[in-house]
Amino acid sequence: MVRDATRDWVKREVSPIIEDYCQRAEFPTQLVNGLGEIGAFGPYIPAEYGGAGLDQMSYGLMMQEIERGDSGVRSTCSVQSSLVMYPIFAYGSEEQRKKYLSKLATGEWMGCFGLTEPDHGSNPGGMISNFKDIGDHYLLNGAKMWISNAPFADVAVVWAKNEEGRIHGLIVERGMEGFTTPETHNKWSLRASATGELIFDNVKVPKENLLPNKSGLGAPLGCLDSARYGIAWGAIGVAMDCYDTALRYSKERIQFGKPIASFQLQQKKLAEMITEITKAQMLTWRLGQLKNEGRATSAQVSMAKRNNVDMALKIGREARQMLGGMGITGEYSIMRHMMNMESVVTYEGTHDIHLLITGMDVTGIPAFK
Ligand code: TGC
Ligand code: FAD
Repeated sequence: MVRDATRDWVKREVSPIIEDYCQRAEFPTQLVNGLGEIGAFGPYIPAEYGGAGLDQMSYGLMMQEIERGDSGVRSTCSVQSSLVMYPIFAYGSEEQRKKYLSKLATGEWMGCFGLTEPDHGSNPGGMISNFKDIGDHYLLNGAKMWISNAPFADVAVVWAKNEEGRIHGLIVERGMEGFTTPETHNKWSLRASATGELIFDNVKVPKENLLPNKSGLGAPLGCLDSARYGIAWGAIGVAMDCYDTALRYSKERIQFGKPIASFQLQQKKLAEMITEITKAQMLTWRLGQLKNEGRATSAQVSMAKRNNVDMALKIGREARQMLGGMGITGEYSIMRHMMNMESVVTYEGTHDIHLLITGMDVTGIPAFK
């Protein structure tokens, strides 16, 4: 039911408009209320805090269907759910949960997540953003880069070091003096998602805005586990849309007097695509079961994110070729998906970082440094 309801909503609200917004490099803000109504903001956050109270399988299926529409729209849901609502729910005080979660669930407030810095992407532990205890408040300084939703976010969950060098999460609100969010322009990828910087110039953050219940690099990485899980499902949505488009086109397009679907080389492509999609579905389905039981490991999530995004990138490329010249136009969704996946393969841990996480898992030896 969750899958079909989300699919219907995406077909109705996202598919007809998304190419235009992507071409104009604009986030379709009119989708926010509807995403809140279908429960795409905080699907697994308990209903008492405004979330949809669903399980992890439902969360995954929602991300699959939303990303089938567009990765940028799924990004907004991932950030809001797993990178803003989740840390407030899991590491926040009861007052913070009550103040922020229900407004984030409806989309009345939108959030962003500031971990990456200009000089610290794959290595967030080296971050230099910092805060000092000034008695009745904290003073926050630093800069974050490549932040989804930053240009319009009302609240930012920001990771910074205290005077002892320990990483903590702080909730920074738009309007705080010294806090600005310049937009990043000229992206060839994820164009329907707004990306920006977070600049903190002596921002006074009230002490009650510190997330009290977890600190250290494991705190932001714990949020990433949840978002990476959603991406593993989302990538399947992209692959399914590319496959469906190529299958339909190949049965209609006539060359040498026959539909191109009747040539063995084209059938090989389609057969391999559906095989890879099915394998990726099995991976996320089992991972969803393990997550529901609280038994999924970070390394398992990494494996699924890396495998499924790579699978979608490859299927996008093959599917685009099956459409010949038509494949490069905005008449079809494939090229947009392919370009989006270039961000998805980089953010939330690059393809190679996830390979190293799997390498560390099997050998016990970290090869990052
Ligand atoms: P390392 O020493 O291995 O670990 C530090 C502490 O963190 C713990 N930990 C985790 N905890 C929870 N979940 C995970 N996945 C964890 N991975 C590690 C670890 O146990 C340790 O805890 P403790 O208690 O011993 O201190 O850390 P390291 O500095 O060697 O780095 C490891 C590495 C490279 C794997 C990590 O830094 C990493 O994952 N880098 C990639 C960075 C990344 O993914 N950035 C994403 C930014 S957000 C984003 O891209 C949003 S896009 C949103 C959208 O639009 O959808
Ligand atoms: P780098 O870390 O400089 O990596 C460059 C290359 O070096 C990569 O190929 C990488 O795999 C490789 N590399 C790095 N270290 C190693 C190593 N030890 N061994 C082998 N190879 C290595 N971040 C946020 O905090 N919040 C967001 O909302 C957010 N949204 C994003 C949206 C978009 C559209 C994009 C593109 C990025 C976003 N990011 C966000 C940032 C994203 O997480 C980083 O871009 C990503 O973690 C990689 O960091 P980097 O770009 O600095 O690349």
